[in-house]
Amino acid sequence: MASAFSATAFMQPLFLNSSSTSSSRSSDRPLFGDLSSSFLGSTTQNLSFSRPCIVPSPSASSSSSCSARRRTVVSVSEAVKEKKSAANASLSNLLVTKEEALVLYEDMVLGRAFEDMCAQMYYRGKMFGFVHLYNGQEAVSSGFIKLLKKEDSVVSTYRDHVHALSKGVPAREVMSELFGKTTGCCRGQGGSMHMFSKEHNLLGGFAFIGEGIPVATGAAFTSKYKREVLKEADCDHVTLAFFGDGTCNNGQFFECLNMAALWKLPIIFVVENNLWAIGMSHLRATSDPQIWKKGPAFGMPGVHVDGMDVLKVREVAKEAIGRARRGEGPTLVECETYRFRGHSLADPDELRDPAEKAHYATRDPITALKKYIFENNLASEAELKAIDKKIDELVEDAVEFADESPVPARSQLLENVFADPRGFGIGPDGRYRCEDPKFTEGTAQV
Ligand SMILES: Cc1ncc(C[n+]2csc(CCOP(=O)(O)OP(=O)(O)O)c2C)c(N)n1
Ligand SMILES: [Mg+2]
Repeated sequence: MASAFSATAFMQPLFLNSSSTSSSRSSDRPLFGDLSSSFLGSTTQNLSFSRPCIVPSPSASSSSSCSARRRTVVSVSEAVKEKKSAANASLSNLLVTKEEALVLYEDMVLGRAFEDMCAQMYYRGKMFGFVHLYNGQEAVSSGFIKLLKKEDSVVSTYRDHVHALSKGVPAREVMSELFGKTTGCCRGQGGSMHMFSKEHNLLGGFAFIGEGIPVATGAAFTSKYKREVLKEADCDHVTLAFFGDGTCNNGQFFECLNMAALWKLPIIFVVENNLWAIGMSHLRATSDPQIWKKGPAFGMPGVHVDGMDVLKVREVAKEAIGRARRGEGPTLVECETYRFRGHSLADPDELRDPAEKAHYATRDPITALKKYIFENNLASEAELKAIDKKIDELVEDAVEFADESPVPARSQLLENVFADPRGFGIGPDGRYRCEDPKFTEGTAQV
């Protein structure tokens, strides 16, 4: 997709009003190989073309001209501006307090440093299987997850380490899991793509794309069931489902949007649109690249946000999480982001245009937040450096901890694999078959 990335690709306005019927539809443009697509909206002024708008729901006022439209947040940049001007009228025009800014900064730096360390450890042979890093996408994880309560749930994909960290799973446990050690959050049995923590309501990383979306929908259904059927009035738990652009072409995505809208579930579908699904450009793989539009099609708000800007993500997340908590139903949020590394650590990353990569490198979300912090005198350079140092030490400690931790016993091999391991897992002598040294002979080394 080298030529899809050109200066002119950003020149056209991107109309985000989902209720418009003709001019913004992708059918007006070539569907395939549209090299001058205006899709990459967040990289330019494009978002400012859309009108600030929270369109009323059909039920709210069926007579107004707007009433035929669904309640749809259509412009994130405008939403943020509105918020700013409202705040202007009060004491501060800032989107975050100093404390909030530092929480976001620390979480993003943790995500970045952790992943950089993973790359080192992977190439040193400390990790096995595929490892997918999150560099570049930190604003999405931090912008959303740092607003959650512990009881709220998160469902991730195979690119899950940083979601786990943002949700509060200790770095030691995530690193140990990656090393396949017993001290990992899944006792070493899950590895990179299957982070899980009951304590932190991290309901899993999922290796099959789209696999986590129904799980998240089920978790959201549980919250609603508890509140409305079991009469647990204070159960206002929210679920976030994170997944990629490529996954939005899977059936499970559509099925779950339908159920979530139908039952008004407290869920936010967070699409991390990093423009690529392994080596397949999003623009070539989907009939309408504006994923957020699929929300209104199912009767829920669809929002498109600059996923390289943690403060914008946070504003959108606040609104969507608030809606879900109040029982107003689901939201689909498309965060336009970019991954700074290959698809996985096994990917030489030769397909993406170097100019595209260089462009997004200038939009590093951590650098952007730093700039905002300094411009608004929220913290000094020394304060941020102290956070960087603390995180470096924490990540070093996580590696040492993981390295020194024991590997699981062979007897753990079949635990939690079968509901009843007798027959396959346990031999006639009552012992786990996997304890027999010959169990893995001729197959993988365990
Ligand atoms: C059901 C299923 N089909 C195919 C794959 C192979 N696969 C692994 S990652 C991937 C691309 C997913 O891209 P996207 O959803 O954009 O996520 P990203 O990797 O960009 O975060 C595919 C097709 C899979 N894991 N699961
Ligand atoms: Mg992708």
